[in-house]
Amino acid sequence: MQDKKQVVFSGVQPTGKITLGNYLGAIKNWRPLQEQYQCIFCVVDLHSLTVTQVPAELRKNTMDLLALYIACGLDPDVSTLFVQSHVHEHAELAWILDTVSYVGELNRMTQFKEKSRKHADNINMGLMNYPVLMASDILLYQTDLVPVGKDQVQHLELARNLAERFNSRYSETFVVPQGLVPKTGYSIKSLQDPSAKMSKSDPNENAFVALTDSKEDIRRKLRRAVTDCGSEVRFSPDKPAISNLLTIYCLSSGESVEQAEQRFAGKGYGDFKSAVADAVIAMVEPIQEEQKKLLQDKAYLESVLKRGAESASKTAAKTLAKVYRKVGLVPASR
Ligand code: ATP
Ligand code: LTN
Repeated sequence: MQDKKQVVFSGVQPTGKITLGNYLGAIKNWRPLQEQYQCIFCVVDLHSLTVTQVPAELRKNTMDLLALYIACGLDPDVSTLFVQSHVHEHAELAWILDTVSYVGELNRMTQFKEKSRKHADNINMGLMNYPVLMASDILLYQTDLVPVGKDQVQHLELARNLAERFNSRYSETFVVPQGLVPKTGYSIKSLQDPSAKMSKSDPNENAFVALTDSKEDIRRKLRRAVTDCGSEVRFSPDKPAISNLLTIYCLSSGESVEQAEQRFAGKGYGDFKSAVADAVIAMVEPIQEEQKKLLQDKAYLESVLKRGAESASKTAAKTLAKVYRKVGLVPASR
């Protein structure tokens, strides 16, 4: 019998260290989806190449991220876990989608503009094409739902537009995906600048907490986090730095904002920051231990990747063949 579950697809780039922002904004929310949906979680290594990488580090980061997925509760026996470059259809569909993408719409993407500013010496075509490859990831699996952080909503909108454009030009081919953005739509901000998002590519290591940071580093970074005027621990637009720390505290501890505000009423920023550190450490420690264990079992991780790529390839090949047929490419005789 055919599996009728809706398809969920998401991915994270294996660039640098996975931050609290990536975890709280994305990966943590994926685990419960596995009960209800057919989930596909990808390590999007091809996307990482849009900024300069050290090859050996990219290889290491890729395996680290796979282990982290599993340590965070993504279960390779239930979901498909794989590395993007192992399924060649991603790059191939991206080419076809390029031919229905407009330079103007890619040029307007916020992330492209931001990354062009940040990497002014390397504004490569891949950076501009990034959202098309992301659309390809999503559309290849006839994805219904895409859980991503708020910062990816614009890219998802492009994927929807490309699906609709292709469908209307060549007849119904792709499912038009929907975003699954966390209810509160939160974005975790930099610890050094609450107007910027916490980003793993931030050159200032004090701006983010990495999931692999030691207890001491987590305490130090949170102690040094910038704060706002006054001394009250309150969630408010005029207190962006404290609100960000409160968000981190609440998501890490499971407390509501009201509970947390009450708990810290009358206490200073110092006590509060140390409680945030305690909550973060309690959340990440078991994940770190599990990830370490998994990384020692290379054969297991490789077997997960093999299984994942085989399973993903089946669907990907089917979609790509359909797309090639629709656009008028002559099928190869085999
Ligand atoms: P980079 O710094 O290299 O641009 P990134 O930290 O933004 O990377 P991505 O690999 O681009 O990480 O994103 C992985 C997932 O994490 C995405 O779903 C994204 O929405 C989410 N995410 C990233 N940063 C944050 C953040 N600060 N708050 C909430 N979610 C985030
Ligand atoms: N661009 C995404 C990573 C990503 C992705 C995807 C997310 C690449 N392909 C497909 C969801 C679905 C980001 O988070 N920066």
